[in-house]
Amino acid sequence: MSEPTGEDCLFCRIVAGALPAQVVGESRHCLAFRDIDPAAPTHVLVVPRRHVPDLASLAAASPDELADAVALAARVADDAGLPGYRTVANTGAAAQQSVFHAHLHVLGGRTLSWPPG
Ligand code: DGP
Repeated sequence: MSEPTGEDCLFCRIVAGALPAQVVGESRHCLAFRDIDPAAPTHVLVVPRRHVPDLASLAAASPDELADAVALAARVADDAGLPGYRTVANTGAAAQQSVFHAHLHVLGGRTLSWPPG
């Protein structure tokens, strides 16, 4: 099965403004918007504007864009006043990745247990 790109990709459509999302921040290379099915009081997705299927592919394509994503995640957490937060990147269907456009989950606002499920 081929990975979706461009207009077939959900997050590309959000980045393009073709689908609505609750945007909470943006940077040169990334957009941050609220997850549609939040797992914590703060649950934001940081998504590169570039279409790549996962975070490792983003690192390979552009370390600057990966750094930009991490910095935006920190800014989202800071703007939300979180004392701590978790960034998660599910990679592959076996790890519950469901949208094959790279993204970081930013989770906080409740006590986060460890290890994750
Ligand atoms: P993952 O399972 O790691 O690929 O995370 C994908 C996340 O994307 C999941 O937590 C739910 C979220 N999501 C799926 N569809 C939409 C949507 O249309 N809008 C928003 N804001 N989030 C979505």
